[in-house]
Amino acid sequence: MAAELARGGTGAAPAFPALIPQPLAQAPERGTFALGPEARIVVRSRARDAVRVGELLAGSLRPATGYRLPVVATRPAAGDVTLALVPGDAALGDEGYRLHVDGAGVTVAARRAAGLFWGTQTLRQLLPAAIEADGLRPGPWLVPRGTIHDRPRFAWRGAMLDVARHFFGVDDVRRLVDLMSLYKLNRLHLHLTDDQGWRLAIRSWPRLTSQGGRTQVGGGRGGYFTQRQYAALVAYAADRFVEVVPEIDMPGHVNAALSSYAKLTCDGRAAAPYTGIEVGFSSLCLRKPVTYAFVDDVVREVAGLTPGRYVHIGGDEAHATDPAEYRTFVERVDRIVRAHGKRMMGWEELGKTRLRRSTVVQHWQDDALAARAVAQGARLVLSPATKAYLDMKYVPGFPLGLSWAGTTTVRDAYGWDPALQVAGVGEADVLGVEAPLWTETVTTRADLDLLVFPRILGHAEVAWSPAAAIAWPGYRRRLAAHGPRLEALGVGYYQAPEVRWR
Ligand code: NGO
Repeated sequence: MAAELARGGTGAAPAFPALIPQPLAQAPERGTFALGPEARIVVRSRARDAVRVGELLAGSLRPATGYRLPVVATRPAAGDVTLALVPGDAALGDEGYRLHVDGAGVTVAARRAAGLFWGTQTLRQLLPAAIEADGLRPGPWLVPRGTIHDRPRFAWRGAMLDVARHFFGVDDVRRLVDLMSLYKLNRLHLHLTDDQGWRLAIRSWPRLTSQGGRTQVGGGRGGYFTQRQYAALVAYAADRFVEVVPEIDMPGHVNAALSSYAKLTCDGRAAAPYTGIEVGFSSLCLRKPVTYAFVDDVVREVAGLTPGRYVHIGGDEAHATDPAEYRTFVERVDRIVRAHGKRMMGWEELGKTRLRRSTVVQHWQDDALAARAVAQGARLVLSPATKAYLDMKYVPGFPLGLSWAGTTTVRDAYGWDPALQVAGVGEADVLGVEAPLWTETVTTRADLDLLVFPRILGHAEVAWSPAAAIAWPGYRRRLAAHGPRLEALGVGYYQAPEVRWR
């Protein structure tokens, strides 16, 4: 199928509207299909996750159209949107889909429900931007005809939110998951703990949140997720094929824990709460047995809340930890994580230790350390600070963000190839891409929007689309066309001048 279709981005007329990420292959045709008031969402499968995709699609189309859009399991008729599971079509992979639009309707076919879901996100983008409005709009709801064949380049297409420096609650995180879905991102890494706050309730160590959850950068009130809230959030994301990856940062970045429990410090005196933005000054006391009981309890509870495969143990910037102790600590934590049924993930500093091949290492600034991890068989998630850190300022003097890794324009955040980023690390060593938002300077949803959007769309395309489809001139035009869509979604994105928004 793919071979019959034009490669994405050839610009042949007729054309599909701006799609981000650019699909693997597309063959637009003349004419449109009009989604009408009698349309149904027909799900050709009894699988629960496929039916759920139908319901999520209906839910996203109902507000603006005002149509009933019943989700049914019968034979499709003219005018319907059909979702079909075709387990035998190996060319689609685990997340790929085929989308076909003709005069009779829309069909999305995929091997798995995840592929159906990504196909329905493409369908949203084929509809006018007003489809994203949360109230009735006049339409018409025209979908251009043609065929799209699509599957991702990388399995890991992530965003990270630091809820420790400033807390962002359930509503903000759900909204981020919703926005990630539209751009086919499938991992949400939550940085749950740091010097300035501990944000996930741990039942066996309650003061971590009752005490350590009450601070944040700048001295505000902080906040935390109860386990019930967190579990609901994880389930909400999983319904949208987004795996939540919890990070408990250790042995550094632990002042919030040390201020909650005096017994965790080497001198037995609780640390003072910290609300500044320095890094690298705190450490768990690695010679105390209670530290390992603590780690075991925390990892056990976190693993119990995690249907996903990974527990992220941080490991970054442990400047206050003895290097030899650091190495034995990480190896011991790896055993704890595995004892609770998960795989260990951590920042590139893990490259200093002896790693198991199943470890996932997150590169952020030191190519040599990341390469050392790869040499041991680990795979990388790439978050190069100079490209992928969503907290870097766009331009000097930008009111939000940091600039220790330089400034990152919308164009910088798009023009990079994960397979060429780290010397000696090729495509097969790269699990994917993740764009982190650290929140030292980020306090409100408006701040978050301004730093995350539109740069995250660039990372989404870098992670999904074939390398050959990555080209700034075409992307710039497609991104500009997404402005009205982001506005309809209520996203206050940065109107970077190099994009020439319409
Ligand atoms: C570093 C540091 C974080 C900061 C961030 C700010 C990593 C992995 N550790 O990235 O604690 O918040 O920079 O950009």
